[in-house]
Amino acid sequence: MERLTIATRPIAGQKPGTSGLRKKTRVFMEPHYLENFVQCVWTAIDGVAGKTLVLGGDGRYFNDRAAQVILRMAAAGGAARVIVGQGALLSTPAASNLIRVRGANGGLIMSASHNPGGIEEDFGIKYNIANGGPAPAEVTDKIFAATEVIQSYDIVETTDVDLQSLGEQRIGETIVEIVDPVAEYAALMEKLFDFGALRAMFAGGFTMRFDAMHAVTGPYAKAILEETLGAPAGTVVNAAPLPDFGGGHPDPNPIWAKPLMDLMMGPDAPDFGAASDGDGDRNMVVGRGLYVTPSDSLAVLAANAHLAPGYAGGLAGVARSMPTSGALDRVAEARGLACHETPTGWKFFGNLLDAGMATLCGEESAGTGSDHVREKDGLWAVLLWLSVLSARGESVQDILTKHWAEFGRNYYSRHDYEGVDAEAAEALMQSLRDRLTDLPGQTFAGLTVTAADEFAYDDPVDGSRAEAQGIRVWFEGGARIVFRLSGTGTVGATLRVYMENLELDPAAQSGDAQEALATVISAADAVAGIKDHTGREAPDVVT
Ligand code: VG1
Ligand code: CO
Repeated sequence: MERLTIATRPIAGQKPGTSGLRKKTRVFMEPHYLENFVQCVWTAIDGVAGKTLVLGGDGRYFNDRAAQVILRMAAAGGAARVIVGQGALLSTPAASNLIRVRGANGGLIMSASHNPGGIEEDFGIKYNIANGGPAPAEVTDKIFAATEVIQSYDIVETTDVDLQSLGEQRIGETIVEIVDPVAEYAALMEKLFDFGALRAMFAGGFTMRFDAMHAVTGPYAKAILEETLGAPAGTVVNAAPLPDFGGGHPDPNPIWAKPLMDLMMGPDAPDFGAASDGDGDRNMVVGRGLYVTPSDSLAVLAANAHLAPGYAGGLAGVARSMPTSGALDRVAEARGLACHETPTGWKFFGNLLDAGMATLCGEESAGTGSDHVREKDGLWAVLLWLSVLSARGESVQDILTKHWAEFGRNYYSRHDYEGVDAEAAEALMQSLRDRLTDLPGQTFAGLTVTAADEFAYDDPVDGSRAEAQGIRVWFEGGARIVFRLSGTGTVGATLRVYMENLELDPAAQSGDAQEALATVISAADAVAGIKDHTGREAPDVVT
């Protein structure tokens, strides 16, 4: 074994986005690309000498090769121990949990989440800190700064670690500990939920389908839902993680999880349907004949979490990302809970969770989680939903209908314009920014603007400030539109347009969201000039 110092040069564009560094897989496979970034992570955290790290990923193409490189670089840096999920697999929430329960200094998660995988698709890597959560801007800024000046990296030359053999191996002085990726996570779930009640529900004939989308949650869902809770074999479909996710987008929404949607809308629908994404932190929830929007799901879970043992003592507070609908706020208000509004991206919840200011948080992008880890958690959300269904003994449809009647329904939709020319997308945002003070009083598609701003967030715990986090426009009657550019894409720009409108009349709460929001959708185009700027007639993805 030889420790080498390899000369390199800065590589442009290694700036972590909403959730780590995401690029085309081929870019990550270019000489020095991965190594440069990993070395800069070590630099940003003052080295890894004597430290314990967690390492795992969602199993996408290049996952195993990247793991070997990272292990050799951890050894070169003098890491004491690296805890690796068997096969270099760990769901994002399981990695977060392992960092916490093992008291690790941090961890690297290899994933591009819901982006497709394969040699022609996407790869990604992100660093999580000792609380188990995504590194905050202070750390990612340091990583990026290091990528701009890097001159060399350290790596040892050695044979591959056997990623399949559980137990300890060594690279020089560094212990590489291969662990069952599911065990610690399953133990945590058992603490939070009444597994006896869930077992009884399945034994009583409750039916569900969980679509793992050929991504990392397959082994977790099989172990917990089928093997532990007794759901019939076949409840979890597409359960084997594949390097290309079977050619699909492992993105749990009605577009990419269409087979599940078709089943749930058809005559043979089970009681409950759910799906998770590439790295297991997102969730989609569907009742028989009814898709639950992530914003509504968050609100329902906030209103009912106390029904699960882990939350029986009530919630300390709740939090949502700014573009997420106000449905959560309505529950918080009714229950006297503090409700925090943060920028998009889970890293902004970390301080609130650490400080005990929020117990439950979520994003409109199918992310829900709690203070049990410091990432959003797909399977956890499914188990919490199952707990609510079991405690209330009602259908998803009944629960939603009653929820809306009590709190109002925030009709909600997000329209994504993908692969837009980056300059055109910037120009659209800049044009809105330039007109912010003029907008109030103007009318678009019959809706009059009452207020407009660009969202900035002052973290109440550490005082850090995040600016330019999306443009918000409010209208008379309460509708809101948010415009922002994605920070997770790998090609061009993705414009996200988030629209919502509150409906308090129960007689008008069972409509279709696109129809209910038709005027707001027209106003979005009118106020931002979406067609003019992007040249697009319609969004690529509507959720
Ligand atoms: C998207 C979502 C955001 C989420 C992020 C990471 O970011 O909008 O809510 O936190 O993905 O999710 P953006 O910048 O593209 O809008 V995941 O499942 O990739 O870890
Ligand atoms: Co994800």
